[in-house]
Amino acid sequence: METPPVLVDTRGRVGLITLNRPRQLNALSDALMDALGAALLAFDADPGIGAIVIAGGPKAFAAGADISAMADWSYMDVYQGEFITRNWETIRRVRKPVLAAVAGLALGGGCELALACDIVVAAESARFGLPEVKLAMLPGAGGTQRLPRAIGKAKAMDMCLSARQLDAAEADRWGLVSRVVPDEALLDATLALAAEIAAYSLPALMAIKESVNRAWESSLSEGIAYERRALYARFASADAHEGMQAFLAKRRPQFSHR
Ligand code: DAK
Repeated sequence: METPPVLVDTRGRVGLITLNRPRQLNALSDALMDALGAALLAFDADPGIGAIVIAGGPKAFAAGADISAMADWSYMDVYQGEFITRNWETIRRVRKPVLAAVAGLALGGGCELALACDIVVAAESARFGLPEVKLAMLPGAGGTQRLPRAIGKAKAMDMCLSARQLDAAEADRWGLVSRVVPDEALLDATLALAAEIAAYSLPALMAIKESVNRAWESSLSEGIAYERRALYARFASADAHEGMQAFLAKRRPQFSHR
């Protein structure tokens, strides 16, 4: 039987997707990205799921796009086949929080995949890099766009032009990751964080994610206007009233995710 390129599991309200090509250091083949996209969309559509974790292996989160597949592609292959856009961009359609649990190498497309997640929890062994320049390629799955927004132009240029790798502590200092934990605690810590998030009201989480993402893609005044509308819409949510009533009554809120 063929090994599935991703493994899918649920832990309460958390959906767990594990990249599963350890012998290729989780190189992101088309089959893997198709399976990842399908798993993400299935969890996004499942009302029992409030947050999603993408994990790799202990040696590599992912070592990038699959070079063995790309080596012979022509311009027409990638243009007509809509390489990257066709399946890598699926993650942008996911409305629930997505957390990356990164141990070991997150290189090229692997780093870009982590950058596309909402929260990155890094193990101490994590290494982030965009080594495409060594192949005379360029980071083409959002790396040249998301990295400068995440860590600023000077640091992003350094990483993209010199293929410099960041260790977990540097990545934490520069704002590329959210938290750093010991390797042996990575999965449990990420799942615990995801469970904590997933227990909050789902429509509130979705509205927060939409609003924070707006900060990347609009001017401040447009972003503030968007945020204000999102806040007003909270008053149409049963959970927001429940949350405030529970606070006043000094009890735990019972969210219905409505
Ligand atoms: N693709 C395919 N196979 C890979 C791979 C990759 N990215 N990375 C590693 N592997 C395979 C190796 O070939 C090896 O396979 P076997 O020889 O055992 O069959 C196996 O995984 C173990 O790797 P190593 O033996 O090399 O392990 P080491 O520990 O010695 O070295 C390494 C680990 C990660 C430093 C090394 O494997 C390495 O440098 N890998 C390549 C990393 C890299 O350059 N990543 C960036 C890929 S380029 C585009 C849009 C986006 C992109 C491109 C185009 N367009 C819109 C056109 C994105 C490009 C990338 O992500």
